[in-house]
Amino acid sequence: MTEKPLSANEGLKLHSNYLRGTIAAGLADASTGAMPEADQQLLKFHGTYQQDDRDQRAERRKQGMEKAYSFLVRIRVPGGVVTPAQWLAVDRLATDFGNGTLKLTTRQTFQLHGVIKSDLKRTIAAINRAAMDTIAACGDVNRNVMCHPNPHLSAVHAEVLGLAQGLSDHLTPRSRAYHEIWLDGESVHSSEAEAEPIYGKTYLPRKFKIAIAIPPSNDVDVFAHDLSFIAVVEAGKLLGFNIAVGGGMGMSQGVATTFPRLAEVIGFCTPGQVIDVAEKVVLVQRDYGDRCDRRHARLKYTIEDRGSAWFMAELHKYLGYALEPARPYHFDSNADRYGWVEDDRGNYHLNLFIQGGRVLDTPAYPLRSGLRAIAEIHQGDFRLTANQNLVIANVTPALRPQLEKLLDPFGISDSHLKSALRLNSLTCVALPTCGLALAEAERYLPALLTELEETVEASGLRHDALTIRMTGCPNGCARPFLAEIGLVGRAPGRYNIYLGGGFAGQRLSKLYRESVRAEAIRPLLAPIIGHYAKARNAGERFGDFCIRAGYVAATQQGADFHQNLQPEALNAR
Ligand code: SRM
Ligand code: SF4
Repeated sequence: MTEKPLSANEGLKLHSNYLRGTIAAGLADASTGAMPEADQQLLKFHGTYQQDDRDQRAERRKQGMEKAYSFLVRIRVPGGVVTPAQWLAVDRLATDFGNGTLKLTTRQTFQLHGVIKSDLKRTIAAINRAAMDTIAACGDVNRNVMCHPNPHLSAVHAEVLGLAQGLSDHLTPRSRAYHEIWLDGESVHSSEAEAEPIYGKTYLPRKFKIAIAIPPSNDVDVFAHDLSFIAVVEAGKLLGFNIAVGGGMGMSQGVATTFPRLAEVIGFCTPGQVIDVAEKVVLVQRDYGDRCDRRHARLKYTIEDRGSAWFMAELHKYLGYALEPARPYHFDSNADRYGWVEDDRGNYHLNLFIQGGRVLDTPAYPLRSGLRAIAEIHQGDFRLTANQNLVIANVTPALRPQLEKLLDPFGISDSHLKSALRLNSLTCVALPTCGLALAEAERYLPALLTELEETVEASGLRHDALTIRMTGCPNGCARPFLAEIGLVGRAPGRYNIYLGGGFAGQRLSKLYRESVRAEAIRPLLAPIIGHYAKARNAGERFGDFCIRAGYVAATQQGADFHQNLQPEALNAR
C-alpha cells in the first residue's frame, strides 16, 4: 500500500530552520510588495498574512500592475486584556502603518490591515515595544488563548485569566526566529542550540485553538475550539474545569468530509492540571493529526476518524493519569452583556457594542477618536471580547463621570438604543482584504440588519435577542454555525442560510436554503421571524423554535451537519 504524501507545508516547516525560511531576504527585496510563496506560509507563524486589496484587483490587472499587496498583522492578546497605553500604541500604528482602522477579532485579538512590506518590521517591532507580540497569532501552533473577559461577572475571573495567560506562555513557540527577524535579536547559529520541546520541527498539522469559559456565559463559544475549559465554581471558589475537545467551524464548500463540529466534554481537571492537560492534548494532535490533507488536519477530524474512546485512551496514556468525570454545568448565552455594571469592589465596567469589531472614524460616528480620548485618561484596562466588542473595565467611581462626558458626545455608549438583533450579531472581515472571501460580510451585514430590524420591530421583537452571524465563506471565522441564523457566503451576493443553532452556542445549525440572493434574505426570514413572534412557547428561543416548527432538523454532531441536506426538498417547502 502506498502511503499518502505529506502536504507541501510539512516540508516547508521541516526545512524552515525553525520558521526562518528566507523571510529576512524577502523583506529586503524592494522589487516587489509580495513575499516568496513559501515565506508567505511561514510568515503566518509570525502573526502576519500577505493579502491584496481585492477592490483594486481588476483595475491593476488592466493597468498591468502588481496586485495591491499589503499585510494583515494580528496582535496576540491572551484573554483580551489590554492596557490604555497598549490601546494607544495600536491606535497609533493603525495611522502610521495600517489602513486607519483597528479590527477587534472573534478571538479577542487586534488586527491591523493594510501594512505594506517595507513597514512590516517597524510595525511588529513597535508592537513588541508596547509589550505585546504577534508570534503564533496565526500558523500551525496554538493561537491566541481566549478567556471570558468580564471581571465583574465572576469572583474567580482573575484566577482563570491567569491560567489563560499561563497556557498562552506555555504553548508559545520557542524558536528565536521571531526575535532575530523582527527585533534584531542575536542569530542562533547552531540549530542544536534551539529546540521546540512541545512542537518539534514540523509544529502541528494545523492551527490549534483554546478557550476558557466561566458559566453561565459561553461568550467564548467553547464548542467551537480544539480545546476548551469550562470553569466549575462553587461558593465563589474555582474547583477546576470541565474539558471539551474537538470543536471547529471551518468546512470547504462541497467537500462532505469537512464540516463544523461541536467540541465534546470529556472530563474534569483541577486548576493545577490545566497546563498539563492542554500540553498533552496538543501532543496527541501533534502525533496523530493528519499531515497529508490540510483540509482534514484539525483535531476535530482526528477525533471524528479515530473515535472519542481512542482519543481518551491516548490522552490518558500521555497524561499518565485519568481525568475525573465531567461535572454539571449550564450556559445561558454566547452573547455579550452590554452597558455599565458595578462589581462588588465598587468599580464599573462598560461593555460597548462595536459593529463588526471595526474601530474607525466616520463623520457620523467618530468611534476611534472617542476611544482614543478615553484611553488617554483611563486608569483601568480594556477587554476585547470574543464577540468583537470592547469592555472599558475597572473604571473607578471617581473616573466614571469623566469617562461618560467623553463617551456621550461621541455617541459611543448608546448600545441600549440598538435592536437586540444587532447587539447579537457577528460578522467576519471578508472583502476586500480576505483572500478566501466568496461574498461580502463586514461591509454588508449592517445594511441587512437595518432591513431585518423593520421585521423584528413589526413582529414586536425589538428587545428579543436572536443571534445572527455572517461570514464571507464557509471557513466560519464569525462562528456562524453556532448562531440561530447563520448567513454564509457562497458566491458574490449569494448566501447559504442556516437556522436552528442553539442560543447558548450548544447546538450546530442546519442548512435551510442554499445560495440565496442577498435581496431574497429578508423575504425568506421575515415570515419565520413573524411565525416565531406569534407561535413561540414561553421562553422559547428562535433556534429551538426553528426546529420545533420544522424549518430545519436538529444537527446532532459533526458529520450529521450535512445529513438531510437536500436543497431540492428544502426549496420546495
Ligand atoms: Fe479565520 C482563515 C479572519 C477567527 C476559521 N481567517 C482566515 C484568514 C486569515 C484568511 C486566510 O487564511 O487567508 C482571514 C483573514 C481576513 C482578514 O482580512 O482579516 C481570517 N478569522 C479571521 C478573523 C479576523 C475574523 C473576524 O472578523 O474577527 C478572526 C481572527 C481570529 C484571531 O484573532 O485569531 C478569525 N477563523 C476564526 C474563527 C473563530 C474562532 O477562532 O473562534 C474560526 C472558526 C473556528 C475554527 O478554527 O474552526 C476561523 N479562518 C478559519 C479558517 C477555517 C479553518 C478550518 O479548520 O477549516 C480559515 C481558513 C484556513 O485556515 O485555511 C481562516
Ligand atoms: Fe475570510 Fe471566510 Fe474567514 Fe470570512 S469566514 S474572514 S471570508 S476566511
